[in-house]
Amino acid sequence: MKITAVAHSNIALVKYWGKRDARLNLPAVGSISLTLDALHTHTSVQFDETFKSDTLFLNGKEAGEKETKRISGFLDLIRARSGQKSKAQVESENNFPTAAGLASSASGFAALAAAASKAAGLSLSDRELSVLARLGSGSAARSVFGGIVEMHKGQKADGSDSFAEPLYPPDYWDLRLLIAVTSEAKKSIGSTDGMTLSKNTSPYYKAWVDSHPADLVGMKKALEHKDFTGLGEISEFSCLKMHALALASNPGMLYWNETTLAGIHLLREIRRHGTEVYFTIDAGPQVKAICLPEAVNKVKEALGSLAGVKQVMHTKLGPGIRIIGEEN
Ligand code: 2P0
Repeated sequence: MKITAVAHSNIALVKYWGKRDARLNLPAVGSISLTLDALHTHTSVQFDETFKSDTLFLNGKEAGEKETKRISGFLDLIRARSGQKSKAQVESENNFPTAAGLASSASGFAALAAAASKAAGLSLSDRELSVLARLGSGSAARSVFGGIVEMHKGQKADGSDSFAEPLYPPDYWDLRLLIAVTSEAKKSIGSTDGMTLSKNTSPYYKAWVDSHPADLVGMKKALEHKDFTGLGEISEFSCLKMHALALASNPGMLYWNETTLAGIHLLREIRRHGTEVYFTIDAGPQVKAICLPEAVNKVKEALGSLAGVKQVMHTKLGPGIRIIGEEN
């Protein structure tokens, strides 16, 4: 059977950075994210006994050794669990730039977990899929669900309590994200390596982990009361704290370019003039503006006219993973 699944990307308002166990990919902190309607990955998986090795086609091109190895290691987990012995062919398409801080590993591993587990004959619950997706990429555990999602760091050594859960469905609150793409280049240091470096070298790492639970509590309160100011202020705080942690690693990691910085100033300037908009930035140079529907046109136009911005994507909250194709 060839199974096709779709998963949407997500952006964290309260960020994940750091692992309590690198081997099982267990996060050191929880996180809260928005699943995005406009950014998605379609992934097809087929196991066949005639295949000699696992292959990965990413956006129509055969992927390199490093990417294929990561996927193959993930498929090994599914083979061990299902008894499926064959190698697989994986085809994955993103409708947005890959590996540039737009959470392609989030939608990618969520779609892969759903398609590959079903193709191998497993029938997993969403929670089991979230645990499985986490083993591929921490943020992928969140993309299993739509709307507003919380990832639990969990306490257990085996990671069985480290999964995401939906907090609110996509229609709970009409939040909008505008994503200003400032570079489509691959980032110089991936999140996994960046997190290890921060844990091993940054004097701020303990402070990040210790101060993190208060951000989760504050964000949940803001969400419950639809307090947009609270949501925005905590988002910027968590984002800047994460980047301060990355900057204070050794060697320091600076994910921003000059347009990223100009974007931050621009959004704060718009806010000073009375339109509520907040920013968040991931492990890449893109600026993500969070606003309400009435501010979309103004923010989109302002970001679009900033020198260095290549495109501005607009998205609402989107759904969780779905199986969209089953062929023999
Ligand atoms: C987040 N990021 O919460 C944070 C903010 C990037 C910056 O989750 O090592 O690709 O595969 O678990 O999931 C990106 O990290 O890292 C991420 P791994 P992942 O969205």
